[in-house]
Order: sequence, then structure tokens, then C-alpha cells
Amino acid sequence: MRNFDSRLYFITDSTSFTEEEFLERTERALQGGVTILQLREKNKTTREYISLAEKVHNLTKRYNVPLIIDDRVDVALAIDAEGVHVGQSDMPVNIARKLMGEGKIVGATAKTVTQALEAYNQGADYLGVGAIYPTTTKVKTVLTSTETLKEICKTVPIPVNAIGGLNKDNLDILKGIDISGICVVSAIMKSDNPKVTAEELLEITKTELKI
Ligand code: TZP
Ligand code: MG
Repeated sequence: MRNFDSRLYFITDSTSFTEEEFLERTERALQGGVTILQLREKNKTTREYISLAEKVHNLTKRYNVPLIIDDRVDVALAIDAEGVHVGQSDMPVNIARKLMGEGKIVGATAKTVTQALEAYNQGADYLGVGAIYPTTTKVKTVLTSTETLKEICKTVPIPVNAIGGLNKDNLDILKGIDISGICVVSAIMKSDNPKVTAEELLEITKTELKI
């Protein structure tokens, strides 16, 4: 399954929620129309990661939304997820591709044109580029300018998503840049109403960003 819609790419963060609350919020986001979903866990044991991934996969399948697993090719393969996402310190894209196979989605993080080209040449299906704004979700990240984002979009022929501190009130900065979508964590995860927020964000990508 390498055909996917990355307009509203929701990355989860279960920190500070009970599993029940987390799954409930995740389902609300799916109801609101997120088009692709990444499970991102930094503090779970492998067994816990697999267990949660299975539960989230049961949800995403019901909504026909591809599930991407952050960092962990083994977890992605274990639960037959639709894909994996690797960052600059994770497994190189070409190795992730080899292990995942041609039928799965492999995404990568890129903060520079050089990194973008390398990921593309190694077989990445899409890129996450940022952080566009400072973020409270990921402490160890640097900012990527919209100039660099624009340059990356022009350089690689695969979908490019903007990420980092994005919410419904600050997407203007992305207007006119040839991105395929936005990635958000806290805008949806910490929203009072994840379903409505997802609906609003999707609407903005259509009406204002013309994606
Ligand atoms: N990579 C760059 S910024 C970021 C990641 C995973 C986190 C984005 O989270 P938020 O809450 O949407 O700023
Ligand atoms: Mg990573």
C-alpha cells in the first residue's frame, strides 16, 4: 500500500493519557478525517509498543487510514502496519526499505536539501520537514526555514509534509509552498475536541493551502 493521502498526517503521543483516553482521542481524530496516522512512542518497551500498535491498527483499519510506526521497523513488521517512519538517527532509509519490502510505506525526516535528496535516493515515499515552528512535543529538534522547505519541495518528486508547532491559526506561512500535507501532534492530541480540530485542519489544508 504505497498510495496514500498525506494531507492531514496525525502523529500520536500517548504521554500523559491513560491507554483508554489515548485510544479514544485517537479514534476521535480518525472520525475527524485524519488521512494518515503515525504511532510515535519513545518510552515503551517493545512489548508495550507492539500491544498498543495492535490496538491502534485495529482502529485505523476501521477508518481505512494507513498506520505508520515511528522508528521501529520490527514493530511495524510485527503488526503488519502500512509503513514506518525513520529520522536522521534511526535506521537508514535504504535498510528500512529493504526490510519493509516494496509494498510498504517508508517515510523519513529531512531538515536540509541534502538530507531530503539522500532519503529520496534511498527509497523514501515521503518526507517530513521541520520543525517549522518551535515545538513542545519534541525537545531535540532544530528549526527548518520555509525557504528550505520550499527548496526541498522543488528538489524531490515525493510528497513533502511540513511539521513542527503547526496548528489551525498558524498555517498561513505555508501558503504557496508545494507541500502535500501537514503533520501535527499536539494540535490534535491536546485539543479539547480532537474530532473537530481534525475537521478544521483538513478544511484549512483544502481551502487555504489548496492541497
Ligand atoms: N519532528 C519535528 S517537530 C516534531 C517532530 C516529531 C513534533 C511536532 O509536534 P507538534 O506538537 O505538532 O509541534
Ligand atoms: Mg525517530
